[in-house]
Amino acid sequence: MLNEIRYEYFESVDSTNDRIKSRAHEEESQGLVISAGQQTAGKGRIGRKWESPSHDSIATSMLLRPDEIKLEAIPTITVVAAMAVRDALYRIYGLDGQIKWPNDIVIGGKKICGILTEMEMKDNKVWFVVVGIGVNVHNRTFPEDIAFKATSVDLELEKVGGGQGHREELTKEIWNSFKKYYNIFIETQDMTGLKEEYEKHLANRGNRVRIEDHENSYEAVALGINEKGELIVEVDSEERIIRTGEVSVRGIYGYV
Ligand code: BT5
Repeated sequence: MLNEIRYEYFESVDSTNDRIKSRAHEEESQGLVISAGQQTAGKGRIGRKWESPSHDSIATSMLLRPDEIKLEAIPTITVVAAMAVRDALYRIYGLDGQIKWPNDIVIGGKKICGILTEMEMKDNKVWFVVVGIGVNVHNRTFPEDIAFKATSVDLELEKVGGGQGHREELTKEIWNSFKKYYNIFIETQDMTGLKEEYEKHLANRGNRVRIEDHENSYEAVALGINEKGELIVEVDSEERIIRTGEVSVRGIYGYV
């Protein structure tokens, strides 16, 4: 169970995930959240870069020490965190984001949030897990290579009549929401209690997507998720399970 959440804030760090890892090595207990105004080395998955420019966005990470967790349940934590961000954006701002499985939240076809879950093992067991969340809040412009596919809370609020995001308020709402979903997840260590709600917000459900891994690229129809939080797609009338890892799932029309 995740109970108490403790917040620390720094003006600038390399990566909030890496700050949490060092604290985990110093035996810090579960529930610590480190957020930063700016990251100088924000990380995406598989060595990609995450842009978190000065005080425009949220960069926040939490330390988890799940008891006796199965290794195969770790990627599901990303899926749970995505639900929390979607829920927080909806509750505070009425922004109706969709979850682009496994780790993005998109609004109007553009990415507003990315999630990176990392873990370390000790004595053949999961030692700790870090859940890192990046949300674009006040950003009005983006580097050229992502400008076509990125958006922010302020840009989306502008389209529906105005308003501004608030980083601290949103960060706290995200982690409170995460606590709610995580405690449901951890009881069964899977998506049994969350699958139905998750699927309502799954981007591209029932639509054609392109699955790309390091060897193959093929079209499929996204059907939903299974109890493990893996994506179920249909290819040539057969169901196939897509696990998290080095796959990209794209809509065939545009980025989402
Ligand atoms: C992610 O990876 O989306 C995971 C991002 C996790 C960031 C958080 S911030 C707090 C914590 N500390 C860290 O160091 N990381 C975590 P991935 O699915 O691999 O997507 C990365 C790709 O998203 C990049 O290659 C760009 O194309 C795009 N991208 C980078 N910055 C972006 C931004 N600010 N908004 C939208 N897209 C972005």
